[in-house]
Amino acid sequence: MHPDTSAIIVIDIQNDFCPGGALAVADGDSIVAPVNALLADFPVRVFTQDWHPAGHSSFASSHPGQDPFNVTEMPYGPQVLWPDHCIIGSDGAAFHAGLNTDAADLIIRKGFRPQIDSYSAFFENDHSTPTGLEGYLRTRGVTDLTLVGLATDFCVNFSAVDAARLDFSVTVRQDLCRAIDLDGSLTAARDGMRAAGVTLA
Ligand code: VGL
Ligand code: ZN
Repeated sequence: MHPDTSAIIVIDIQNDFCPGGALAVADGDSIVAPVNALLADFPVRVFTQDWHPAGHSSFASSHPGQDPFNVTEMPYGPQVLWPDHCIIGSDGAAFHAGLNTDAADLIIRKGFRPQIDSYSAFFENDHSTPTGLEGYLRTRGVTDLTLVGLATDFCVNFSAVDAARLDFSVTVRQDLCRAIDLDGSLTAARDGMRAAGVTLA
């Protein structure tokens, strides 16, 4: 068991990010059993859930003439346009059926504001609108985070870098993450996490 100051953050292990899903991450479902096994080692357990209204501004389908995986400019900076995914209440937005969600102390949903995407568990993509997770972790006395989940180069990456900037001690278990890997995004994410002081295990 890790000390009382440790939390595991399980990022977006949802049907749409698993094989057969709308934004499938290769092999995404292979982490479910080992993540379940790891949960018992942590006194604090938080799960995140990508949770978008239909017509969300991060969907290519909301931008005439654009295709999935194009990059567009949003008021808050560049934004990859995604296939429609994780629509509130849909099967795709549900957690993988094998994931032990009963073990979650807190489930934090993100990406529900129509005009702004949210990769990070801490802040939306404007890097300033908070999700509330920082306050939850601090009031529970958490200082050390272990991150697992999907996808390594987007939601795990943004969560890890934000957490390190907030002065949490952060470890990403790469063996318990899987990547989308658009155009070298995995290498860039690894470099960015290392530069932010994240431990890649
Ligand atoms: C994610 C793209 C869009 C993720 C979420 O969980 O990494 N990626 N929404
Ligand atoms: Zn999303």
